Amino acid sequence: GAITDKERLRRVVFGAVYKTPVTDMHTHLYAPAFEGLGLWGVDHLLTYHYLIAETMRQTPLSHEEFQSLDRRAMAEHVWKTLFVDHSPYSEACRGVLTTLGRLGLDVSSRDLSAYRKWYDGLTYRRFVDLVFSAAGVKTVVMTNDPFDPRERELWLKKGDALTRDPRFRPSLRIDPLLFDWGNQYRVLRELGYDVGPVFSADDHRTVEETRRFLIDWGRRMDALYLGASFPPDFDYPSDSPASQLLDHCVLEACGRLNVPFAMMVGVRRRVNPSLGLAGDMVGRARVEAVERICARHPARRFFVTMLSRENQHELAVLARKFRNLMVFGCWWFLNNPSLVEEITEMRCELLGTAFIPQHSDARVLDQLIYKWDHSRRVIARVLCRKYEDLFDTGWRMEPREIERDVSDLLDRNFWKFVKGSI
Ligand code: REL
Ligand code: ZN
Repeated sequence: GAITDKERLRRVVFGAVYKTPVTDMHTHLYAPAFEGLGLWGVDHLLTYHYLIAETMRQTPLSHEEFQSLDRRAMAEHVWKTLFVDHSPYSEACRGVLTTLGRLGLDVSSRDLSAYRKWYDGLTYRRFVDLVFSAAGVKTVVMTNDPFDPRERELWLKKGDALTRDPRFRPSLRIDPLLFDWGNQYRVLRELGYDVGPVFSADDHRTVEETRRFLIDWGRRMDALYLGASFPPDFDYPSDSPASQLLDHCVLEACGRLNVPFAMMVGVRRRVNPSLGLAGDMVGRARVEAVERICARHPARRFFVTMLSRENQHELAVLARKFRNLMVFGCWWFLNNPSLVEEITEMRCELLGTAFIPQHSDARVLDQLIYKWDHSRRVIARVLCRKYEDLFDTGWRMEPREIERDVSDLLDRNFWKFVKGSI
């Protein structure tokens, strides 16, 4: 029956958020069939690039000295620097501890060698089952990049065998094509696509062949969407290769494949190149560029996330104007409880249940546990406030209505948007 008091309301909301299995629409994880590409274990947890950035602020080692260590020594150095010599309350540090604790390890022991020993008895394949169940995740979307030589070889060699595990679904990532045509056109040529060294919309052969490449690889991977990240100053429409490629090739291919295009906007790559993956920066993006893309391509669907806090309000408002825009996630530097809370609350207020609150961006399998644990807690808190405000109007809800909303947010909105069925 209908919920008649706030105590029960809160229990129903928390229960729904914690038990609804998640579809995690953007990760950097790999199915076991990807032979060694998938990262897992405590040494990889500790050498996540988020933690490397934090370590470099507190250690006398230069980044070169740090990078010359082997994985275990790096992990030990991070552990000593961030966990022993200081308290590990940053979000990335706390994440390691949440993960170990939820795996049943004793966090209070601070015993890195005991944690390593626990992992020694495991295989990746078995660990996948354990992590998916501990994290309450049913499906993750991988980031599959045909411009990465190791990945490309695997796709060419193993094909469908890479897509048989339904828990790991592919997406086709194309940053190199959009932003590094001058080098990457060679990859297309090697794969048998007759493209030229300079991308021009007037060069019909190159345009046709690039489309063919995208369609072939979208099919080969059975990709749920095509996607790329964009710098903050990305403008559209413009003469830039990225803008031209979108109009003439990428969105055409999305149409033929009937899949959305995912835009992750606002990253300035390598502001400190010596830090590698940890050297990327955030910048305020031009929401107008996304506005014009949505307006010009009403038949295409766009998943969009932005990295800068300053863009969040505009982006949520933009989604009210365009039903072909689906806002998703609190990306990377936004994935901290205080920011997830404010962003999620604002999205609830502007968009109701029609957005995707979070993705994990996990790079190490184990991280699914903490990323979803931390996000669920905040999402549940925000939803409690929203349903309590609703309750105060006199509106009464059945538990199944709350469960319906939560499964839209954590799971179904993604699949409906992929299929184009609102
Ligand atoms: O997909 C992306 O472009 C980013 O999420 C990554 O490049 C980034 O390094 C990732 O680890 C952030 O969470
Ligand atoms: Zn990512």
